[in-house]
Amino acid sequence: MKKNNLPLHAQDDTIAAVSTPIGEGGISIVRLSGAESLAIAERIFVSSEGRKLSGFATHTVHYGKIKDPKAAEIIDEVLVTVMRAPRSYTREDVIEINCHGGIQSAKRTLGLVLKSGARAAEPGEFTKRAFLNGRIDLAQAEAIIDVIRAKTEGSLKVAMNQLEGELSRRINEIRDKILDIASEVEASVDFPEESPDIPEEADKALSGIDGVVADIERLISTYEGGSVMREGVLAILCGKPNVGKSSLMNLLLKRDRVIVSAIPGTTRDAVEEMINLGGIPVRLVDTAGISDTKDALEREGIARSRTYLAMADIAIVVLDHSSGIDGKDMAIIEMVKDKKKVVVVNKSDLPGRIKIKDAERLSKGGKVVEISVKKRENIEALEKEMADVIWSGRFAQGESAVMSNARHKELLDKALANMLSVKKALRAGEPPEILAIDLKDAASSLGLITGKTISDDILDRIFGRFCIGK
Ligand SMILES: Nc1nc2c(ncn2[C@@H]2O[C@H](COP(=O)(O)OP(=O)(O)OP(=O)(O)O)[C@@H](O)[C@H]2O)c(=O)[nH]1
Ligand SMILES: [Mg+2]
Repeated sequence: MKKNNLPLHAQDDTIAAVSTPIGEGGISIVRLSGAESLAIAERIFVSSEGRKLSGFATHTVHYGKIKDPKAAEIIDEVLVTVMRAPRSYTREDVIEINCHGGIQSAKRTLGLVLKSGARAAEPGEFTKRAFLNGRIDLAQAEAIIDVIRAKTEGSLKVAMNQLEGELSRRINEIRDKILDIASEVEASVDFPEESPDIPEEADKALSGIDGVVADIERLISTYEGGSVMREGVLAILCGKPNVGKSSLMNLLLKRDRVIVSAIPGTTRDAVEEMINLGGIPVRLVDTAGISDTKDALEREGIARSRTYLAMADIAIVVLDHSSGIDGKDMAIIEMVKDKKKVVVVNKSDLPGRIKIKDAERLSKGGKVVEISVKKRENIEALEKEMADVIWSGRFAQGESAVMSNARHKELLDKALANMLSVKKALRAGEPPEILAIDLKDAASSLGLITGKTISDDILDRIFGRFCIGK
């Protein structure tokens, strides 16, 4: 473990990368960060005003050309932004060169920058510097990946809450409380003769510990909802062949993604697509209709349906109004009996054989929605029902910070276990030294969330998931 005020890596070099996606576009940005940024850019930039980059004020933009100093060849016409330390993304001197979009210009400009003294940045290295230079903490740095990868407006909101530092503030508050308790406990180790009234001390410590346990539990309770927004949920369309699963998939996706036909056994492979269900990212999977067919291909498809069903967060069981409920439907419902589910009675436009009551009995009290994909009837009600089922039991009350990251959850679980063990030890009259161990462990787990305590491998794991140029 190291304290984060000590840089883990030499940061005295200047790094550079193309920070926009590689491909054709309006602009491509080559970004530099480090003490030599201005000097390096100056070697290849010819300002239209005939002035040197190093003379420009911070946060100004300048028009000019990128020129290969050796070949005297003009590479591109560009805009260069100067951002001097510490008011920049990394807190170092940053230069951003806006090239014309496309691969060649940005690539050649980057090549010149590297030849002129910069080093190619590793994935996430700009953000890592922002962290190592103390502009953001570790939880905020992780939120930046979440912002980039946000799948829906809901995911973005959770990521921004974390980037704004809401989670870090709560974590630091709780950590401070633990450190306070630890120092009180330690004081009673150092000066036992000065605190003869142990029971009163213990009482005070106990109520402090209870407060911390409640704080941690409240934060953990936000994880279910937070992780739904961050990771999305897996929703599986399942049912007998020909009930209209693929038709419903296309309708929910709002495009013709999968083949629909009147022939039972049309879908052979599981097909997964992302939909935005009122802000919730949902991975929706169309599966092969489940039957006892002899067809080898169809059987392989059905095996995949079962695999997906086992992983499902929510099952959408589709029934066919025109064909009624039979033993096959019952067998499918049995397969998903422990899952959150919505039962859909499709083809309500056809003369029907299914009574809603029967479908409800089949689903054992689960919600039943009657729809017609063909007539596009009641689809909004189905979407609302799916969202309600996904959310059920996941709402956390009275906490403004939201936790969405599995790494944070694991560390909070550890801290909680430590605090519960402190409580037990205190009640059992264990000596303060024993209590102090768990208290320190709890504080250090929380420190690992925000990066107050860090290790190289954690940093590599976190920043290695970024793209190059971020
Ligand atoms: N009348 C009516 N027909 C529908 C409706 N929804 C789907 N169908 C028809 O039902 C047939 C089967 O639809 P699919 O979506 O291919 O059914 P599936 O459940 O994916 O079938 P498999 O892939 O074989 O398991 C097609 O002919 C659809 O046009 C509906 O709401 N009303
Ligand atoms: Mg199908």
